[in-house]
Amino acid sequence: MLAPRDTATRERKSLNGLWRFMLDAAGEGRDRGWQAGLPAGAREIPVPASYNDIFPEQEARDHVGDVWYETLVRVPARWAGQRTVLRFGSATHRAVVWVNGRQVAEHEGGYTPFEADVTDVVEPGAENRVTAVVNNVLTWQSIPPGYVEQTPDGPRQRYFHDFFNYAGLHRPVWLYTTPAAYISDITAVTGLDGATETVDYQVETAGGGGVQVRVVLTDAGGAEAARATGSEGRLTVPGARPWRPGEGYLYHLAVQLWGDGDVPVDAYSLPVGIRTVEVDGARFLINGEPFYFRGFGKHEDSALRGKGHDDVFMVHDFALMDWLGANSFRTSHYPYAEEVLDYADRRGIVVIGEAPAVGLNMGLGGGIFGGPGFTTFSEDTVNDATRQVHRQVIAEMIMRDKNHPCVVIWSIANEPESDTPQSRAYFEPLAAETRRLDPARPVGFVNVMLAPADKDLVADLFDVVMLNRYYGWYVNTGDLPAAERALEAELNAWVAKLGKPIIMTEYGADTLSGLHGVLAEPWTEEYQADLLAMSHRVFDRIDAVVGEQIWNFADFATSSGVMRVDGNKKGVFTRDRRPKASAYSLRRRWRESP
Ligand code: BDP
Repeated sequence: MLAPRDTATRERKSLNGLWRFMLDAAGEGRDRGWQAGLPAGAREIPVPASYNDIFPEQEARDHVGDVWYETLVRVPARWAGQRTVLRFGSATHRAVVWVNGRQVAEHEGGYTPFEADVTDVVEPGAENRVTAVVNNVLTWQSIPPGYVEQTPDGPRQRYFHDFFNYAGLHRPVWLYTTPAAYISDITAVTGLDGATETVDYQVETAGGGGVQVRVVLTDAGGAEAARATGSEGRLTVPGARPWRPGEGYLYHLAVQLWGDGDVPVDAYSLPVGIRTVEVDGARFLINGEPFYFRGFGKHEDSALRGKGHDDVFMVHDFALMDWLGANSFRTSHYPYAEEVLDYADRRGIVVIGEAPAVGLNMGLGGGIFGGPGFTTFSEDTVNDATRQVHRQVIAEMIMRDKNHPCVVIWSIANEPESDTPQSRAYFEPLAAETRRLDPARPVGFVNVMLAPADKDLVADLFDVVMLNRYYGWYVNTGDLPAAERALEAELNAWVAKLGKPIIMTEYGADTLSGLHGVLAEPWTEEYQADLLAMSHRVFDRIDAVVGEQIWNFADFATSSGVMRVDGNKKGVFTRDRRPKASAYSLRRRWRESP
């Protein structure tokens, strides 16, 4: 799926800004005809943003069910005769969209884009009404899963993941044009043929026959590096300058459709980073060189915006990662806004792209977060229908992100149950399907502490071992010598069992900014720094450990619970991005021994 871009033949119009907004807990908006116009009581709300924290109201924050968004957009008169597309970067967790009262789209899943051809529905030159009903309910058949409990005070959303269920229109909304015959998709896979760099491309077109595809690859300075004709082929780029960690060098693949005329029918330009990724024994190679991941599990999370994409936080977060010497992050626990991956491409930041499959583990529910004891995989809980949705969100993530050089691994789930035959049966086809959809990238899932090497039944299906471990926090709390022994013993067991590269995708400690102790007690800034240093000593002793990504980059919002004080406090930065003491010790480790 192509991101909307302005090109010689295409134009975009942003729909970001203030939209009209209504909560609809009773779900009666459709019957009342709100798709044809919201009632007078509608308020204004910013897009993109989560709606939960905008108004000082419990009702909005804890809302369960539908909300309505509406905006009026004047479609330029010059767009007449063009194909016009309406595109939502995301709608969390599902949406139905109308234009001028006519339904044009329906989409399940809160973290991937969807679009609709609205050429026949919009009136160029006039104001057109765009209406979306967005629903935030999590069920056993949504990804991530959850369930709604009916209480005397109304419905309450329960879920099994440790971040707040923010919802709404989190990402930019666009109207854009294409010509009637257009480029509908491009896939570019870079590699090596002997010592020569290659770009295998495939172009899909729609809306008209008799067109010819021409592609020209140019370097960052605009000089031509290769060209070809035809909808698929291999470009060879001897001596290409690689995309590599820390250096986001990008070529551009200019794709043109030609008819009989002397100007192209359609044109699109795709950034291409030429690089290879490969697992070799227990090493993770980028461009044939061993790569060590330094960085974080992050969240799309900030005050007031919730999960709303925000360029200020994006650029600032990358600058802070750079300040620390981080070279990578994981899009825990869902695909992030496309803008973030575009930026990572340009900055040379390495990304583990994660599907929104988090909380598929009832073993954690009763323990850490409390709650009724469910069975993870059963007809009534995570079942075949859930897996079908899971398959779909993986496919949409790959369709959207396949061309990003920054993405080097697909993570298809975070901490699912993985120590039962049912979990193996669930994941085996998903792992195979992910490889089928993208044979060019290693695939993994993030393993939970409850399923160490001697219990896990799933990790052998994958290329890399990704581990979340809380030695010194949830276990061996406050006892770092014991934590150090246990962590090392467990990692060695993984090395002995699989011999694959190990990336530590989570480790860390909740830390209250400003709390200090002469003796490093849990929750103090000193304890966080000590726990990280302990973990790093262990990682440095084990060759198969090829990455350390701390949980978390910044403090973030969660649902309420006795384990959480105003959210999860495992950030190296506070929610407003002020450093805790550990930031300075990390900076010494990562900047002084890169
Ligand atoms: C892991 C999860 C992560 C949590 C973290 C924690 O992957 O989402 O926030 O632990 O407990 O279970 O802080």
